[in-house]
Amino acid sequence: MGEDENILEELDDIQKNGLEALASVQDEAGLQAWRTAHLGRSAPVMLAFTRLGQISKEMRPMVGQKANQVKLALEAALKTRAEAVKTASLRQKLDTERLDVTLPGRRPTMGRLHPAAQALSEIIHIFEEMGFQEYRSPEVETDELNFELLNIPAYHPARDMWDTFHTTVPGTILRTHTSPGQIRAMREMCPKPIRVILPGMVYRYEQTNASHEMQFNQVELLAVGKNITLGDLKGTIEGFAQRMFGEAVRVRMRPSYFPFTEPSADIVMECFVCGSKGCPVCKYSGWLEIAGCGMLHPVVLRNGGYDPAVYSGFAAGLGPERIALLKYQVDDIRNFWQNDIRFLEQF
Ligand code: FA5
Repeated sequence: MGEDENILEELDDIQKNGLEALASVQDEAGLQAWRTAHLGRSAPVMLAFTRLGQISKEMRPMVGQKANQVKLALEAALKTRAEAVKTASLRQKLDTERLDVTLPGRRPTMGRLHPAAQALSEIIHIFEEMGFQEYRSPEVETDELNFELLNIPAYHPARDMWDTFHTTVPGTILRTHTSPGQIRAMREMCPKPIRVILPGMVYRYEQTNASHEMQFNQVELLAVGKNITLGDLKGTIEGFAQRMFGEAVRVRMRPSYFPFTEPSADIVMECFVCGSKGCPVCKYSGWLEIAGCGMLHPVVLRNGGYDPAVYSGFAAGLGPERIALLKYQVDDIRNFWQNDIRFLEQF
């Protein structure tokens, strides 16, 4: 009987010790350890249940009830403590990891258009205001359109004017100029009058220097109709140059040769890079060539579907990077495609 009464006292101690130990638990790991020690399979209160069989029949219900009360009391205390620990750790997190809403935000870096693209869109915009419509033509072109139909047969020495990148497909090349677009536009629009610009990238297998790159943009200009004269070409080019560079700009047309125009000319502008004093960009001449141009050759008109006895027209091929050199006073055309961020960020 004495031992049976002892177990009741023992259960009181188990509860007291458990609650005391729980009071000092501060975190999740401590709660886990306490649960194992005081409510786990080998915890004193659990062992008390296994001892019930050895207790006298009279005392057994009382001891059983007591052990149950102790277990429930410990479980309830654990629940309360777990909530307190959770609240405390949340409060601590809020205190230490508080958001400072007054901190300035991180500015996203703003992208911008490449200087060649800026020049290109300004040129396109000017010609669109003058009534030219934008027309696109492919960069991978046939030999026939890039040369043959532009009055440059395979045997003709004029082919040497354009050092060409060939592809593995016979008769297929990277276009050396935007002029093949003349034939495409004419064939599509014949017999209507035409006023189009054809902007885009061209490729040449040539030695680079301050004014020559291997890939660069061109803007082809094409006008076809009745009674179009050299005066219209000159007026269009001068009008463009004045809008691009201001009223006082000096532009010259210098006689030249292209197999697809007759007569032909180069358009040269005073060199703004050196103030016409002479520099590597203008090859020390004070003038920089920005375009080739001329009146459409009868063979080309015919290849486009137009009767040269009835129709005439002009064409020009402008170099936007050359124009950008002058506009932004850049001293080497190779800067445009070298991808040096220090250069590009200046625009
Ligand atoms: C042509 O490409 C002719 N298709 C232009 C033309 C069109 C003439 C229509 C008549 C009628 P050219 O090779 O000169 O011509 O080039 C025209 C322009 O492109 C030049 O004036 C220049 O501004 C630019 N250009 C030529 N070669 C380069 C290069 N390597 N790097 C940068 N720009 C260039």
